[in-house]
Formats: sequence, structure tokens, C-alpha cells
Amino acid sequence: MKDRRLFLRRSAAVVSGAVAAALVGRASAEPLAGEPWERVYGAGFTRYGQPSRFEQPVGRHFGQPYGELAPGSGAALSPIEALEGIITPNPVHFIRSHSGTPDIDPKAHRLYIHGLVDRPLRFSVDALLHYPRITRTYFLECSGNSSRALTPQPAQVPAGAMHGNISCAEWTGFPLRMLLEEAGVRPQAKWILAEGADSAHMSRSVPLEKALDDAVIALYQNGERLRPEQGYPLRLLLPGWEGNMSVKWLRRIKLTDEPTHTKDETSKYTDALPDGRALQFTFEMGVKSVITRPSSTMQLAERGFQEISGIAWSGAGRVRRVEVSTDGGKTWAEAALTGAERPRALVRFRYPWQWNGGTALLQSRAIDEKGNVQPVRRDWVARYAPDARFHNNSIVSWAVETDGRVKHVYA
Ligand SMILES: Nc1nc2c(c(=O)[nH]1)N[C@H]1C(S)=C(S)[C@@H](COP(=O)(O)O)O[C@H]1N2
Ligand SMILES: [Mo]
Repeated sequence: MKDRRLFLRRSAAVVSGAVAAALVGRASAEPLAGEPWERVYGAGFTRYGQPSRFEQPVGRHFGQPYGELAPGSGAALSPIEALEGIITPNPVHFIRSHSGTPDIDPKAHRLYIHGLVDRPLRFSVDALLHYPRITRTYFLECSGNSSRALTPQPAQVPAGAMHGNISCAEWTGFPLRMLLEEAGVRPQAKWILAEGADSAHMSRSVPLEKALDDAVIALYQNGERLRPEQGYPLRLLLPGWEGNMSVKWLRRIKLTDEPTHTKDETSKYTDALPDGRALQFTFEMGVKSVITRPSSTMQLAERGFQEISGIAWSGAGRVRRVEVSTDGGKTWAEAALTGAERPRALVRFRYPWQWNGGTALLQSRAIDEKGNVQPVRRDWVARYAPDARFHNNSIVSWAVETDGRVKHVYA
């Protein structure tokens, strides 16, 4: 409470009259001239709205490891540096797919529940649209997110091109538990296998406990039907767990007594350790944050007030606090949070800062309700093998130079 009051007082002190005079014009008593658009009748309605033509187009950053040979494999990352708040608009939700986006006709698609159940069941999409629904806001993060921040030299690309394999949406569907109970789970069942209807038939094993806890069959995303890239007509959504397990275009759930050890959980999505061994199952995504404004490749235009802002999240539950440093981690101050009441959703953090024209090293550090603290990069790197690529939740550093340029650095 005391912290919070201090924070508010400091914000007020920094903000009032602090935005550079060059950016705020003086007004005097004169009639408003009126712009051309004030004198003519406006445009007609649009069926499906578009951003203002005066805005720079916002779009995903493509990572296509096989180029034009397989343009739908790899990732298209969310432009987190251009977004605000905590919800990712559907057209720029990140996409991570192994064999492109299948063109699924919902009339022909079926979902099967089989294996260790009393009654194997087959559902049409129409049938699934009849179940009572729930709505929840959850982030989804690929465990390969931020692998681009593990290259030998820090990449000078926008924040989203490195850390944009994360999005947050309001998902509507129903608990997977409902279908499992309808099929009747046999006592020997301890795992499920979830499989997609893409040509990769991407599939993962999920502990039954999670499937019966908060797993969602999602049909809607931010108020409209799932986008094809996000798994239309239906996907699995496992709150807080690595994105790979949230199988898109879901066509089959098989109840098993053991993990199936699919190709997607043996050759991929395992964590290489320094001693040559590998961790097979790292389900929960670590506590993490990244400053999105200002961030890599941006340019500060003016000295004076700058709002430092970004996103934070934790697979373990709620984000309890986010701290910001402008001196490379020597000192930390608490940021204000939006959305911190929701577990496993993105949180927006903001911190008021005066840039005096000198160099600065901007970092953010998230701490969750379980007490997990986002690690410094050095510690994270030491924990894994040199070629480890998954679950990088380490602290991100942006250096501000005296000319206002913002660079990605390893600190
Ligand atoms: N069937 C299927 N499900 C899938 C994938 C896939 O390629 N095929 N990719 C997985 C991976 S690696 C991630 S990170 C998430 C990404 O979900 P999104 O594309 O909706 O952001 O979906 C997962 N589900
Ligand atoms: Mo992923």
C-alpha cells in the first residue's frame, strides 16, 4: 500500500507538464477553424471494419525457416511493439504452425474421444456448438518464443520479431472435462493424446489432471469464431502451458495410461541441459515480461517524459509485480499494472520515466503469485545447453543511446 502511494505520487510529479513543449501547442481564445472533414457528410458503414488509413499498417513478423518451400511452417509473430493493452487483435495473433493452415470444412470435421473410456464418442462441430459456454482470457506462448534472443549477437529487430510468439485473447468454448465425463474416463486413464487435423497431425500428450482441470475446447476468439490460423473450427487450450500443447484443428482425443511420446514431444520441445541430458516435459511457461515501448529499433524523439510500458505473464498464475530498471538492474522500481487480477493472462505494466538525454539500460522483471522471479539472462543461459532453444524467459535489455536510438543488448 505504501509502495503504491509512493508510485502514484511519483507518477504525478513526473507527468504534470512534463511532455516536451514541442509536442504540446499553446491554445488561445480564437474560433476553431474547422477541418475539411467537419464540413462534409462522412463515409457509409463498413461490414467488417478496418484501421484508419492514416495509421501505419500493423502486421506480424514472419519467421519462415524453409522460406517459400513451406510458407506456412515456422511462425508469424505478433507485433507486440505496436500493440497496447492486453488483448491481441485476431488479425495479428501470433501463428505457429508445422504444416500450414488446413482449409477445414466444419460440416465434415469430427472430434473423436476414444481409448480408455466407457463410451467412445464422435462429435460434429454443430453438436459442439450446442454445449453451454464459458469465456476466459488467457495468454498463449510458444515455448520457442524468444529463441531469437539466444543468437551469439543481439539481433537488431523489433521486439515482436524476437518476443512476439505470445498473444492474449478472450477465448470462448467449454471445459474439455465436459466431453471426457460424457465419454466416461476409465480409472486406468492417466494421460490424453490430443491430435490435430493438419497434415502434420501434430499431437501431444497431456496429463489427465490438466485435461480435467482448466483445459478448454475453444470455439471463439475475441468474440468471433476462431481464425483458421488459430485452429478453426476448434482447438484445445491449456492455460499457462507451452503453446505447442494447445493443439489446433483438434480431431482426436485418446485416453491413455502413459504419455504417447509423439514426435512433437521427443525430437522437439525438449530442453537440452549442459550435461547432455534433456528435460522431456516442461509444461508450465515461466514468469516473464518484456518492455514493448520503447524497444529495439525505436528512436526516442524528445528528452523528458517517456512512458515505459510492456507486457508480463506467468504460466503459474497471476503476475504479482513488475519492476523496471533504467540502469541495467542496479536499481528497480515498481510499475503500475493493468489486468493483474486475471491468472494466466497478459498484464500491461507502465512506468513513468524522465529521459535526460543520457544513456540508459532498460529492463523489466516480473514476479508471480507463487514467488517465481524472472531470471537474468546470464543465469538462464548457464542452466541449459548452448543449443537450447525453448523456454527462454530471461530478462530483456534495451539500451538507449544519447541520440535516442534504442538497441537490443545482452546484459
Ligand atoms: N494441429 C496443430 N496444433 C498446433 C500447432 C500445429 O502446428 N498443428 N502448433 C502448436 C504450437 S508450436 C503453438 S506455439 C500453438 C500456436 O497457436 P497459434 O498459432 O494459435 O498462436 O499451437 C500449437 N498447436
Ligand atoms: Mo510452439
